[in-house]
Order: sequence, then structure tokens, then C-alpha cells
Amino acid sequence: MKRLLILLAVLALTGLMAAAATAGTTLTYANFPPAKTFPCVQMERWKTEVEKRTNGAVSVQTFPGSTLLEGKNMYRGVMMGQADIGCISIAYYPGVFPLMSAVNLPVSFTSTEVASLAMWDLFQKYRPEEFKNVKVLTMFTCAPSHIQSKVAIRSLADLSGVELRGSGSLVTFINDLGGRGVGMPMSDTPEALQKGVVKGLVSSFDVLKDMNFAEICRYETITNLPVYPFAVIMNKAKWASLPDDVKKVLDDLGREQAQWTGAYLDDYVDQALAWSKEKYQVEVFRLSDADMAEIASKGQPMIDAWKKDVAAKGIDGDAVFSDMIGFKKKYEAELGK
Ligand code: DTR
Repeated sequence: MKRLLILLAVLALTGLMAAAATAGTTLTYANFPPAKTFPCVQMERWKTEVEKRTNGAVSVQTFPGSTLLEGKNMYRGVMMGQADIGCISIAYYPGVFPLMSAVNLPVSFTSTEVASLAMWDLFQKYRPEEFKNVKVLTMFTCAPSHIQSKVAIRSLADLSGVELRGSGSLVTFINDLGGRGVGMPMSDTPEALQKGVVKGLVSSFDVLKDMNFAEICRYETITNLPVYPFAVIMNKAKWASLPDDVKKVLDDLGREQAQWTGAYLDDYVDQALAWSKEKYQVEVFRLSDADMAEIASKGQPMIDAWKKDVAAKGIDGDAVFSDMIGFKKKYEAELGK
């Protein structure tokens, strides 16, 4: 009797395993900000496309809102296989991705679609060492960053001593402009705002709506500060285990997904600002020409500092930078953005 039971159990298990094998592969995909935000919107679009294009051979299980991995442990978590796929904000990892941090420099990107395509091309051209531990599935950026604050910043003088949350080059920028930059991931920002640790943040306007920051940050100052670069990365062993036809589907989607995300966000930031004006009557300030010139004057030293920093890591910053500007101009002309 006991033997029979064991036999039955073994048979049942084998049956289950066979069913799992025919059902195909499930990939887990972790993301740090809440489900409504654009990195998660693009994640759901990618899931839909992958499931469709592999005819269901691959299914993707998504984990938004730091439910599987958080902003700062995303990279390690994907390398270790805690998630198969993860979305990282490059600015949250200072010094780890020196070459691709070029995209976070003040070069006046005005369109997310342009910035995302330029980023993708830059990555394809250099295939930088810094990503050798993972497979890169796509890349994109957020839109240009602006100040969103509880206190009115009508001029740079008003910024003096004001704590604002940022990341990457934006922290340096806030400090250079007289404010106090506080570095933290987007997902920690609501609490920091609530507790008064910061009086605002510097980010693209999508979060006014998606994180409901418009409710607490009633003042928006147009600053056209840099975009933040993102990468969607996959565990290398998991990638290697995929059949070639699936790999092809994922590879073919890389550039398309970058463009889709950029185009989505370009539209969305305008909608988010309009929504914030209507729902919370937020005020939007434009800085004087003199203040905008002051912001522009901080840009070159940051670019020079980046070039010096990457040179120490064996990267030809001049070449990378001029390629990025070349891609930017090419897409600005092509897309009329
Ligand atoms: N501004 C960057 C990137 C960013 C823009 N929108 C979102 C939404 C969710 C997470 C990150 C971002 C930042 O502040 O991290």
C-alpha cells in the first residue's frame, strides 16, 4: 500500500513537471516604483508583447512597487537570480555604470523618445563592460527634470538651502544651484516629503500624477534639468537557458521598447501637468533668462568632471559624449522633437 502511494505520488509529480515544461517558461520581472508609474507601464507593455510574440511560450510575472526587489538592490538581485528581470535606474548606482551615466549629463534633451533612442544606440555602439554581468533587454530615460516643491521657487535665490530629493547628476546640480540635494530612490520620496526630510524633488512631471506629488508639491519650477537613464536587465544564466527563438523575440523588442517608452512619456508628462493644474491648481514658474543662463553655466563643469572620471576607468569620454550628441541630433531631426 505504502509503495503504491509513493508510486502514485511520483507519477503525479512527473505529470506536474511535464505540464510545467509544456506550459513554457515564466520569467519574473521586478520593478521598484508603484504600478502606475511609467517604468511599470512599460513593463506591462513588454510583458504583453513578449507573451503575444512567443505565442504564450513565455509568460512574464510582474512585481511592481518593490514587492520583489527595491531600487537599490535591484541590480544585485537580478545578478543573484532573485528575479529574472529587473528595471534599474542608473542614477541610483553611482560609479557602477560610468559610460551610460553620460545620458544623465546636462545636454538639454527635450524629448524622452529622442533621449531613449540615443541611449539605446550609445549602448549598442559601445557595449560597455559595466553591463557584463547581466543581459540588457532595453533602455530608456525619463523626461527632463523640473523642481516640484512645497515652497515656491520663483528664482534661484529662492532655492537657497532648500532640501530637494534627487539622484545621480541631479544631486550635484541642486547643490551647485544653492539648494541641498538629498539622494534617494523615487520609492522613498513620498515618506521623505511627508516627514519633511525634503521640501520637494527634482524629476520629470509624470510623478505629479502617478505618485500624487501634485497634492503636496503645489509649486513647479521649469528647470529643464537632465533626464535619468534606466536599463532593463536580465539574469545571465536565465538568458542563456532560453531557446534561440525566444532570445530573438526579446532582442528584437529592445529598441522598439525604448522608443515606445519614450513616446509614451513625452505625451504623458503634458497630461500629468494639466491634471495637476486642474486637480490641485498647482502653480508653474518659469525662471528668468539670467537664472536659466546660470543653470546652463553649471553644465560644462559637470560634463568635464564626468570625462575626467571615466578616463580613470579607461573610457574615452570625448568619443562617448560626441557620439551621444550625434545620436541626439539625428533623432531630433528624424522625429522633429
Ligand atoms: N526622475 C527620476 C526618474 C523617474 C521619473 N519618473 C519616475 C517614476 C518612477 C520612478 C522613477 C522615475 C527619479 O526621480 O528617479
